[in-house]
Amino acid sequence: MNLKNCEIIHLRRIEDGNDGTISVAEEHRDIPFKTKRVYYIYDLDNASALRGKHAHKELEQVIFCMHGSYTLGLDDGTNQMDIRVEDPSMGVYLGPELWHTMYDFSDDCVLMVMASDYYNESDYIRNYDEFKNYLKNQK
Ligand code: T46
Repeated sequence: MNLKNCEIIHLRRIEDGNDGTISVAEEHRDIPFKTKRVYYIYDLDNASALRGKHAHKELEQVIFCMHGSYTLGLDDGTNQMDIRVEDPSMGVYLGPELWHTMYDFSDDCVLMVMASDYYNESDYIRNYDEFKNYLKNQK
């Protein structure tokens, strides 16, 4: 992936034929950090729903689409990329300093996010110009 602080994570799929499939996310094996928080995003049956629109200063996360599909827009300040996600065994690692936007949700979409720290509003950069300035000052 040609983006800083971002990668696709493919979880194992343990297929039990007619009895379904298990995917497993293990700390430091599949998830590159200790998970302190898990949250879900759902009730996305609104065509204009738009979430994210921010970057984090330090937080690391892996975002999974447990059901349905959505588009994840990513921007590391230099390169941009949109990914359509519809596979519950595929996670996207969102490291720090990565502007991300979630949109184009299917009505039945459910997202699950594993995060390296507790919720802390001061870790968010919610303005795109501030994000660009923040990156400039980090150099
Ligand atoms: C992210 C993307 C992928 C809390 O009180 N605790 C929490 O742990 C979270 C995640 C949110 N909130 C509150 C803060 C806001 O008042 O829930 C409200 C909505 O949060 P936000 O606008 O940040 O939601 P998203 O979907 O834009 O962003 C969320 C995460 O906040 C963010 O870290 O990277 O999902």
